[in-house]
Amino acid sequence: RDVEGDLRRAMECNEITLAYQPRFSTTDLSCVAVEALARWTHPERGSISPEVFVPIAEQAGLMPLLGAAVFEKAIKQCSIWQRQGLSLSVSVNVSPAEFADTNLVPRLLTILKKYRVDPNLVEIEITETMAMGDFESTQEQMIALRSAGLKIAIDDFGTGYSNLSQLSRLPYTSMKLDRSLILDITSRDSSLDIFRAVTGMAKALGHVTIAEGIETQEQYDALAEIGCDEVQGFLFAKPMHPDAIPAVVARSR
Ligand code: G
Ligand code: G
Ligand code: MN
Ligand code: NA
Repeated sequence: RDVEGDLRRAMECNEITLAYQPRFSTTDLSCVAVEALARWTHPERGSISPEVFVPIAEQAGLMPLLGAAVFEKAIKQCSIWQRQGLSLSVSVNVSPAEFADTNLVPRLLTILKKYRVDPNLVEIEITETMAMGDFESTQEQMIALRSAGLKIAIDDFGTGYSNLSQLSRLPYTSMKLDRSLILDITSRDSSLDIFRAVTGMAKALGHVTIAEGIETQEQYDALAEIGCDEVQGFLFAKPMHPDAIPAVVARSR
């Protein structure tokens, strides 16, 4: 039986849900943002990773639909938190197929208006590899997002082969340093040096630096000393149900 058909049905039946992973400031460890992560619990196969179903959705041409559903869910949740008095940024991952759609920005704005969510609270994550695709159209799309007030993060930075001079001409607001850059910063001097250099470059360009995949206190201590602005990882919090977020925020402030 085909996963594609299942995915269509799952979207219709609201089987795709979102988990939210908190992100913390290294200044005071307050929770400043959450990343929305799609989850699919298949009735027979159990949990299927977005690493599996996002590419399937892309190939089947379902990504615009899935992406729109994810964005709307995340924004609706953001409006609920807003009403509870939580000012939290929400990050949403956007796939290549979605990012290529020239109607993306107007579509996102319609949803933001519907739920009366401040665009400044919303961050779009696009991968480094994607950002380095068609430079002209990436630049145009990013300019449109920024003029609308949304923030942009370069996700998985350090895994691709960026043209740094091109990258520096894109108007993104933050850089998420990939887990692989953090993995052995406590065991290899060269890894620590690379992490320090990349953080320094991102800061010099005026971007917020975010380290992801922090699993140990030693990793955290090393990158806090380097001056990384924000952290995300299992050491602090795993992706969780949205109802659990207010307690994390309260505990952290
Ligand atoms: O949350 P998890 O580790 O299972 O995510 C695996 C990968 O799937 C990550 O690279 C993440 O960015 C991606 N991903 C999770 N949710 C979404 C989503 O809603 N849209 C897109 N495009 N990618 C997502
Ligand atoms: O590609 P992207 O950065 O969007 O991937 C996000 C995914 O990374 C999430 O689905 C989450 O489950 C996973 N993740 C987040 N923190 C950690 C961590 O500390 N360790 C590991 N192994 N995975 C993590
Ligand atoms: Mn991400
Ligand atoms: Na990432």
